Amino acid sequence: MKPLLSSLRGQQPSIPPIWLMRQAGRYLPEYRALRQQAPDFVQFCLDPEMAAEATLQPIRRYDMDGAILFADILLIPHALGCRVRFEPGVGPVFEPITSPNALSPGSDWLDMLHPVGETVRRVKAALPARTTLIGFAGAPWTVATYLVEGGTSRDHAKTRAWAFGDPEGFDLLIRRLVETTVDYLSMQIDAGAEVVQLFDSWAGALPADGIRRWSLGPCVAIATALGARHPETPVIVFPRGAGPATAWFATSGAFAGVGIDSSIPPEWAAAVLQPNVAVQGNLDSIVLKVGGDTLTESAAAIRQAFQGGPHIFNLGHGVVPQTPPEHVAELVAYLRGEG
Ligand code: 1CP
Repeated sequence: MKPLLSSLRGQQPSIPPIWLMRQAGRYLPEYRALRQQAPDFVQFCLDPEMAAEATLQPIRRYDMDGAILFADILLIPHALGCRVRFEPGVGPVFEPITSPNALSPGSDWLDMLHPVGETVRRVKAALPARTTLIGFAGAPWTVATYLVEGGTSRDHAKTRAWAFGDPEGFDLLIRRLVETTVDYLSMQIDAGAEVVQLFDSWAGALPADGIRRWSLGPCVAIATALGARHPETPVIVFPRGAGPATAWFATSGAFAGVGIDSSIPPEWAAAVLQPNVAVQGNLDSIVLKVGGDTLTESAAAIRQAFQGGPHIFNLGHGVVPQTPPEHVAELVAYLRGEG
């Protein structure tokens, strides 16, 4: 069995499988060159030839155990009528929404995302035998923050004010995102995704009861609905910043894997999470950028902490654009004992 799938089924290979969040992207010169051919980022994501190439670039360089589909978490709201544009130096920009009715999926919304399915098919056909293809979507809470704030935000105050001030109305918005995300991920699985990951990048902006209601609840609902349609496909959830509430995700029974950010002590995760799920993480992205002995020592400590159970080596968040590409090669070589 592929090493990444083995970990997710609780049968840990002796060398932990590895992939990195944002392993495709601006730190790679070949990505920057490809990206120049498509000034519009949404068009880039929806071009199967270019998106497949971006997915495969880090696999060619590093022989990762996982290939993450090249797309973006904001394609779903885009297809649901809330158009996104990516502004250089700013990031994603939306017209901020104030009502759940701003998301009113027509019957053909998924058609707009069919190029993503085509990307999955192309990547699947090109991948080495050991590599697992990972599909993904944003978790409803994180996607909602971009819609309500109109883009990236430091404190997510408008989204929290809506959630706390009008919880029923906010639930409606979240429910629409749950339903559409199930259909979108199901389409990715039908096209060949072998694992799917839910990115709840801003889970840590919520208080504990909010995490339960708007992060854990919707993620469990998505994983449960997917499990009914695709019982063989493991779901990984990444509730970034959730702290000790991360334990709820691990014990929910809905997920095969839980991703942890770098603030979570590996020993805590090994004791509390690993008996229930494969743990994915959690090297600091800046440690990878710095490289050298700091990198190998940090990687060794993480490996050691998780050696008693299923572990997928990853970062605590994405690769940063300033990362020298050779540091990624050094990390992979070190973990495989070739370093
Ligand atoms: O110009 C560029 O090349 C744009 C940079 C970029 C890239 C490479 C964006 C814009 N999206 C992506 C691809 C992407 N996004 C992938 C596939 C590549 C890979 O992982 O190898 C994935 C999984 C995502 C997921 C994503 N998009 C998340 C969740 C993960 C995370 O980083 O927390 C989020 C929050 C987004 C939104 C987004 N997309 C892009 C930007 C600049 C942002 C905003 C990020 C923020 O608010 O801080």
